[in-house]
Amino acid sequence: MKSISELISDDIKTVGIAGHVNPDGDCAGSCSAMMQYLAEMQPSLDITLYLEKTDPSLHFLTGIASAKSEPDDVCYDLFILLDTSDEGRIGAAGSLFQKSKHTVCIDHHISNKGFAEINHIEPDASSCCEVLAGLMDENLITSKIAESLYTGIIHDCGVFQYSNTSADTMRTAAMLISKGVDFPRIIDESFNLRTLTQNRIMGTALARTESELGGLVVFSYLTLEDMEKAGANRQDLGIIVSQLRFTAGCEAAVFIYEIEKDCYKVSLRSNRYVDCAKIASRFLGGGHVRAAGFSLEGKPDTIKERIIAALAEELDGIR
Ligand SMILES: [Mn+2]
Repeated sequence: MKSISELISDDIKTVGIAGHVNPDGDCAGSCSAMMQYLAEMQPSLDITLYLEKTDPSLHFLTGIASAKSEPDDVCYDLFILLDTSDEGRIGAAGSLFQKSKHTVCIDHHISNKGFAEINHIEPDASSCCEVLAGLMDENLITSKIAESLYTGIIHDCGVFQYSNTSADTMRTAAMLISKGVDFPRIIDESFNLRTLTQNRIMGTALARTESELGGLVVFSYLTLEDMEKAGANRQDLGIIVSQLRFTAGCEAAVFIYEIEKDCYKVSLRSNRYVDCAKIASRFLGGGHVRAAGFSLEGKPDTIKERIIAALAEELDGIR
């Protein structure tokens, strides 16, 4: 596919759009941008967006706060799935995808095997929003569409920090900025902003940081009691382990938090050497080379010892 306009033949009157379960910034940005772009390109189209509830920080994106979170009993002429790597991850739309006359999937996940009638997958792209921008006629991209695309891109590449950021990503962002995107506000309000509770609970965890194996490993923990005191829940702990990883001299960061009495969820991050997935698999968990997770029972001290022992073997060569 070269252009989104190819999808809208004369027989297409109704279009459903959806993303994946637990929608993130790229998923919400893609859905919002696609919905607006189709309306811009073909105002007579009847377009409906289906998306599970997103974080309120993404509600400024056009159409996201009012997206339907349950499928209707409708048969669409065309159904477009965005940022969704497999059929099992279709969110709020579920059954609608199978029922539709024609289906399209636009994505950037390398694991996407192509389960729709038309599949457009660019595994080298930073985000689904970058893929979409490349399929749009630049003249039809309004500032609101640009805002949605820009938001999706920064969420998937960590505001141009991760290795998936390419020269093309930057060129796309430049084009979107030229459309008048208020990028300092979007970066702060949708990406950097934390609630008071999130900052407080992170403060507790950071103040408790311990240094192990000569500083190569940093460790911290939170108990259920800590979370209760701060009024925090699991969703508030997401970035703590990433912050721990930024400790000078640290190769691996270990953050554990209690999910039920004496049972802890372990998050592991590494900078250059440690294969987190390999360590996680020892404890029946999973993940990627630089980020993985698993669960362990016990008290923080005993859990720490077990993980440090596993990390010590991995780090043997570099100590
Ligand atoms: Mn994505």
